[in-house]
Amino acid sequence: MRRWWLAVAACVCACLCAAAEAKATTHHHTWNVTYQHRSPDCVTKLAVTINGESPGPTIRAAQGDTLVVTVHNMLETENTAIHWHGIRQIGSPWADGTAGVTQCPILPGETFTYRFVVDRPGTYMYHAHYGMQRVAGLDGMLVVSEPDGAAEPFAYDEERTVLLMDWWHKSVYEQAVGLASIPFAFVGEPQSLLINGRGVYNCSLSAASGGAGAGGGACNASGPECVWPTLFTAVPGKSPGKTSRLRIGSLTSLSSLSFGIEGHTMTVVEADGYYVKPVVVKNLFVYSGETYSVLVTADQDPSRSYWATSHIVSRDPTRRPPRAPPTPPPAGPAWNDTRSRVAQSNSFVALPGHVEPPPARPDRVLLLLNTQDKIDGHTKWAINGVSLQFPATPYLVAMKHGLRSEFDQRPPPDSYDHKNVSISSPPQAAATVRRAAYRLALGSVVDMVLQNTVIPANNRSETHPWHLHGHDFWVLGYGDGKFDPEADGWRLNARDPVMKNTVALHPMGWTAVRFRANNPGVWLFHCHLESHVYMGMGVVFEEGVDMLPRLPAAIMGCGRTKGHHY
Ligand SMILES: *[C@@H]1O[C@H](CO)[C@@H](O)[C@H](O)[C@H]1NC(C)=O
Ligand SMILES: *[C@@H]1O[C@H](CO)[C@@H](O)[C@H](O)[C@H]1NC(C)=O
Ligand SMILES: *[C@@H]1O[C@H](CO)[C@@H](O)[C@H](O)[C@H]1NC(C)=O
Ligand SMILES: *[C@@H]1O[C@H](CO)[C@@H](O)[C@H](O)[C@H]1NC(C)=O
Ligand SMILES: *[C@@H]1O[C@H](CO)[C@@H](O)[C@H](O)[C@H]1NC(C)=O
Ligand SMILES: *[C@@H]1O[C@H](CO)[C@@H](O)[C@H](O)[C@H]1NC(C)=O
Ligand SMILES: [Cu+2]
Repeated sequence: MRRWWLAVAACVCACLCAAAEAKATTHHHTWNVTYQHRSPDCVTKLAVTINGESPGPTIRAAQGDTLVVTVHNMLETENTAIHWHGIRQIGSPWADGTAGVTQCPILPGETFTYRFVVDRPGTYMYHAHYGMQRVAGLDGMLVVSEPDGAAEPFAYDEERTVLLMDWWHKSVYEQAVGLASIPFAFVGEPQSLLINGRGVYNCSLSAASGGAGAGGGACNASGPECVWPTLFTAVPGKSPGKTSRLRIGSLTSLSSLSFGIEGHTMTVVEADGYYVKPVVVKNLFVYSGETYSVLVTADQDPSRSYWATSHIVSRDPTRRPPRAPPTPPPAGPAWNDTRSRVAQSNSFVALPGHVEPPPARPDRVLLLLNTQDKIDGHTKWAINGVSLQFPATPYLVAMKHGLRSEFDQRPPPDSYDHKNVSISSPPQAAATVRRAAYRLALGSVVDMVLQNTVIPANNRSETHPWHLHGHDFWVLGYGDGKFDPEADGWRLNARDPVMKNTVALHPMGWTAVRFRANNPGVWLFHCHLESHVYMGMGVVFEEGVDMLPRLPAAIMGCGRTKGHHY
């Protein structure tokens, strides 16, 4: 089995934590988005970069600050749009960066400026939200510190960001075209897992496949980028006992991961921007779209270094080629040990006094069943029989301006036949591709119960990390098998649930969340696996769109918004 490592040792540096600014500041960033040849795992490939970097720079700001990011699309032949993952965009729904939902894509040669307030402290991310472009490396982290004078409920000596990704040698185009083809062609498991944009592919395997690195360019084992990166280093003997805060985020396209540091435990203190009651773990399960802060204390022999590892869980990795470790690596958990992953999901509860408790009951309940269906010969994902489509005219503009021909006036169903449905042989007949959106009453409390099923083609059930734009939700609970509103409703945790923006739907299980639809705009809720959302695994919510002021002209220029004067 292949493994990926990164040398880690105890930390030395004195505290680098940025002192929070005394008052709200505006931070300006100017980004050139370009394709460049990169070898993040020793194999040369075209990556989408920000000012030459993939991942892009870590943005830092304090709560209440304004970010102004000017994006020059210099991709020549490709659109782009950048989503600020975990930022709710209160009062700025047009800056959410979701092509087809909140804006027209930024055309080659054009410039778009995102301006928004970071209203909550926490660990966030950004990434491309156009087609499957995120797969090509356009992403990075966004760290929002507490405002000046506000203490955090834990202490540490220094902090680091740890961005987890998976990486293919085939281009994003080959992947996307395969998914949309008849018959469906799947690119397979990733060739590498990256930590902070680095991994090491075994060039002998590349030579065995004709020197092409399983679909990529040359593999150069002596190239300057082909070394194990160091997460952080120690001067031996100088810094025992120091505690580091690792701000970990996953922007994998397909993989669910287990992250660990050899010989050390990690104390989880934050998830998706909210403090949790500290939980000590050996392996942290991280799903695409999630962030965590963990505290790690250098309490082991300071004269040696330790491996930081990420392993794939939830999907069977045995089809990937073997790689022998240079030293015995710590073993990851069994890929199919769903039980311990559900247990860890359940172990996170809110840190008392730091998370507002949820409203006692919902105004509306959406039961959302995912199925993988064949629609006109194409393999698609559908929610309650509706497969999401990203239209040429962004939903936000279509709905605000009443362009009724641009979306289906019938909203998707609120539920499915939950009494009768079999999740081990889900219904296959009626799914359709529709441009439809749920219309939510502004200020209403909405429960969503996500229901997993098996994929008929392979009789497997996958993990789907679901991400909500524009809001955070309370995670009311996880369950096995089929959700039964009567039997399971009372088991939900409305007392001290965590708030998050991304939550795992475990194989053959269900996940229940609650949120307040109090952010006027149009928002995507979707599986954060890039191939799944591309195949339609998402829904769109509209709330209070009439309350919004005139939409900025900069988000228009495509579909029916072209040439219109508003
Ligand atoms: C972005 O591109 C412009 C035009 O080529 C160039 O003048 C500028 O220096 C670039 N900025 C960065 C940060 O690379
Ligand atoms: C591999 O990288 C080394 C170091 O940068 C360089 O000298 C060598 O020419 C490269 N080999 C190939 C085949 O590009
Ligand atoms: C790389 O792959 C080759 C061919 O399968 C194998 O013999 C070798 O042990 C691998 N090297 C490492 C460091 O994993
Ligand atoms: C997990 O997969 C392994 C093979 O990879 C199999 O032997 C084992 O029975 C599976 N365990 C569970 C709980 O399904
Ligand atoms: C439940 O499923 C059975 C068998 O698939 C079917 O005959 C019956 O009509 C279904 N009931 C409802 C309410 O859909
Ligand atoms: C699907 O897998 C389940 C166990 O997960 C098994 O009971 C069932 O027989 C399988 N069905 C098919 C069609 O292989
Ligand atoms: Cu999914």
